[in-house]
Amino acid sequence: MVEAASFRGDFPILQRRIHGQPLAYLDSAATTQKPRAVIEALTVFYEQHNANVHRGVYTLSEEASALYESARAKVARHLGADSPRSIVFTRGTTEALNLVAAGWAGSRLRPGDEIVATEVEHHSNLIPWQMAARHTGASLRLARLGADQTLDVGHLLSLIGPRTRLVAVSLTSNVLGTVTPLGEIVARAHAVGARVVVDAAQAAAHLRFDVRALDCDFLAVSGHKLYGPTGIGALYGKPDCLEEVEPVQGGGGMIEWVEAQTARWGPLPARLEAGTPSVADAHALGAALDYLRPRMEEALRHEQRLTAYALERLLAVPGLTLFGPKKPVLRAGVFAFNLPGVHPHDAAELLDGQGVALRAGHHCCQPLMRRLGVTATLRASLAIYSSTEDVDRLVAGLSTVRAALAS
Ligand code: 7TS
Repeated sequence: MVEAASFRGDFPILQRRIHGQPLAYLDSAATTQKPRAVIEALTVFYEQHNANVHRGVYTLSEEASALYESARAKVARHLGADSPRSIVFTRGTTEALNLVAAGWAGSRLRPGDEIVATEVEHHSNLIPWQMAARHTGASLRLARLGADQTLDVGHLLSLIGPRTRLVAVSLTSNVLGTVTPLGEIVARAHAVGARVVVDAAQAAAHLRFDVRALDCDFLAVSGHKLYGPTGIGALYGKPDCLEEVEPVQGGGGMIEWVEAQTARWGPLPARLEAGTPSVADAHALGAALDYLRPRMEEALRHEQRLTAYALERLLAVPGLTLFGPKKPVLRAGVFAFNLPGVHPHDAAELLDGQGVALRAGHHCCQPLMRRLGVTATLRASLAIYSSTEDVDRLVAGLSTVRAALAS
């Protein structure tokens, strides 16, 4: 038994009832719920500080600009970046990875160059590299899943060679819950002069890491998986790496001067943030980090205990197939599983009727699904506010699902 998270009361949506039942929200890998502090930050911004940034000399615009830049500094601190100038605000992980693919790979790769990624990746960390490869004539090589249903790191290392220019890998898988050991991968990539892009979408709220210690060149996160709002995320880049990224969007805020036929780009990070940014969302992401950081140690301990508890309970469900490693030390609180003879979508619908919210589908990982020999799975995922009761309600719900649907 794991104590109910003390954080639960901070999340107003968890008071909701669904079909007359209390909500057991188990889809935090898709998006986390928001603490009151984040919801209030959005309201306070629009009620007190709303103006466009970097343009006005009047008080409101100065306040909005200061809040926007303060949020950038908070993201830099959370990721362990040396300077806020290493942080480019984006709409999320997808946009951050596409920015590297179009703005870095798209302008620097040549036929014969190689991009190395993995079969485990979310489509957001696969399709941009397919597009960059198609656009430049480079080729894309994918490291395979090992027999133990974790990434075959040895295979990945063997793919990194003299033609490798870029290695793209996730820190935490959104299906397997595995955490990729990046040390040797980064060292090997750097030894051949390749850049390393890390998809930290699933890691940023649930794992302690530091971009300086990882020594990665780029790293992408989404605010909405970090207890912040949708529509805001970040790309971290080492200064010399960000300098190599060509803007893929031109417009206001990114130039030094403009003539009729030409323009000179302004300094980083604004150069890569053309147009009016999501100022309120950036500010509220800062509020999410203010909320999370002092609670991080306790939250991680809670999630680890609950992960162990959920694993034990799920593995005890008769016939349940759990994908990925079975030991809690190797995994985050993400569990993809199936019940024999039960379509995941039917199960998720029945569980919804009991107030249990979890995802069914391919989780934007079709190559991985193919490798696992399935087209879809159920997936439950945990966060700071998850409780033993949520897990118990899922497990109880799975019994009724088996009784109703198993063939
Ligand atoms: N990378 C990983 C590992 C992810 O899990 C996701 C989203 C993304 C990238 C893309 O993030 P976005 O914020 O830009 O959309 N993952 C999921 C998921 O597992 N279910 O819904 C979204």
